[in-house]
Amino acid sequence: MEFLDFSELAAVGKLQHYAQSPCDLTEPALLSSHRFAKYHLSSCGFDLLYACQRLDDAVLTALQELADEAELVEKFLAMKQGAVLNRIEGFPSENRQVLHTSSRDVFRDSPDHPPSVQQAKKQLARLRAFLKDLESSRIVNQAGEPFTTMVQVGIGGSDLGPRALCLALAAWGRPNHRVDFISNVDPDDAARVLAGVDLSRTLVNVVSKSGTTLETVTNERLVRETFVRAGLDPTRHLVAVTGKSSPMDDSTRYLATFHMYDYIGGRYSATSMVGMVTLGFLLGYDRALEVLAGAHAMDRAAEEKNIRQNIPLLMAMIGIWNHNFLGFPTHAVLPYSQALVRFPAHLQQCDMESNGKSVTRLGGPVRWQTGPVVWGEPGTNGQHAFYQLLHQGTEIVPVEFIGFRHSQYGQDFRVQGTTSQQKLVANMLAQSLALARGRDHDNPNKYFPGNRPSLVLLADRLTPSTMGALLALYEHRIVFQGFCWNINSFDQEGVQLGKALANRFLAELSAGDDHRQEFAGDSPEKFLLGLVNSSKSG
Ligand code: G6Q
Repeated sequence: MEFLDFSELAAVGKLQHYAQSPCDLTEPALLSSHRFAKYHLSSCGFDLLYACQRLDDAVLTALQELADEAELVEKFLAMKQGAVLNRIEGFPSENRQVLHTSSRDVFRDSPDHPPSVQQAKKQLARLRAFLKDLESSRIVNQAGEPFTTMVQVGIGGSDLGPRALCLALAAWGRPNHRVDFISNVDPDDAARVLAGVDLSRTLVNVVSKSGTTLETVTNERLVRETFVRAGLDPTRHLVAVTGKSSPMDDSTRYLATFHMYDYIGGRYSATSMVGMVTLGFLLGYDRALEVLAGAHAMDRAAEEKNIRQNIPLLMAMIGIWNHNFLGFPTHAVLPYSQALVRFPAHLQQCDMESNGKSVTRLGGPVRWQTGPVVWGEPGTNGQHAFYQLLHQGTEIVPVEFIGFRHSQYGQDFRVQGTTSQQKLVANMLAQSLALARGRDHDNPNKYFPGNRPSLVLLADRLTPSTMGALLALYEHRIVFQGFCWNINSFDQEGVQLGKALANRFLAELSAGDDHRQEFAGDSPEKFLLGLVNSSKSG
């Protein structure tokens, strides 16, 4: 396996040349049904429609060459097989395998599974037994009643993916089982959630791979105190998911403990116990397993080398075309599904923490753009908010639309001859075409320039299996791009500096008045702390 710099890849020159005159989507008759049929791919229950991208066959061929030259699929396969890809050559780094795909490679029976798959299976068996004990009332509260609520306490990767999944699949939740989340160290976050639950029938699932994260440790303490004040024994209500041997890995303090492993990064951990415990509580074990089955199917589909037959790879390459060659600095993910309300937030972390990097795998400076800004909100709400800029603003934002033919609950309503689901999907397709085609007009204020690229991901219904596939699709899209830019998509050194400075603030705040000494008299820190302290008495 070779790790070549992006700028050294021969296809880059070709793509730069094509980018000087990319295909014009406003050209009359360009957006024909023939083009839509041609730039269309089906896999794992999804249709990907990419006719509204500013590309043609020549660009696609060059993108294929780029993917081949950078050995993207080879690197993906090496990742799945346990290569140590979370590293920077020649410098201290995490130096770990990257094996989130193991957490769903659990559907084959084989005596020679790698340790990561054996561990995933073992954790799933523990989860199954735990959920069974809850169901059969072998585990009950102090009054002998079953638990009805699970609150997950965690932050970053220990919150965003699991929360996005639970919200997406709430329609498939079991009766009398609800879940909620506390992530922020803002005490109002915990206060709001805890005020809305019956504590006596609530399990709190504390999730922290490191077992040391300030926000989570603080919120766990707060939750324990709340149980004690209510006359309840926290060890009968708290469950933990943590790294083996972390400071939280102490079974005497919890009703049950589950493990996750250092070869799964936080933002890639939604299909490990980090996401599966709360999801299993909400959906039941078998339904939760369908999420893993969907993700596993996408893991297999992503091994295909032909970009026109591999959705995550093609989306990665289209993203690179838009970002590195056409120069668009952001991209929006706009799901036409309210259930996916937090999915863009999960992708923001997964993408920007993975690919927001400025050094190569060899520790040198990158001389090309790496990860774009990622943002998004569900449509149609967004249409009434920021779509003005998408259509007529000076910034061009490539869009990824996600939609479904059928609703989750099937409780649709017909008004003016169409159902709400039809209205939703029609709006999504119309937006994609409107962005591409634009509209001529004598009045400059009503003129739409068009030529704004988008793609559509369409599936039948947002089920557990579809959600698993969608999650894995985006994980692989991100990983393929990171390989292509020759960066390490699996560490996150960029989050350390702010944390370290916050700890210095906290050390100063916790020291008595006579012991404050950390910051010099003319430092901004001293001024800012003074301001915070003065407002205390105000
Ligand atoms: C994700 C990051 C980060 C992490 C949180 C929580 O890839 O590593 O978002 O998930 O900082 O960490 P813990 O799970 O260790 O509490």
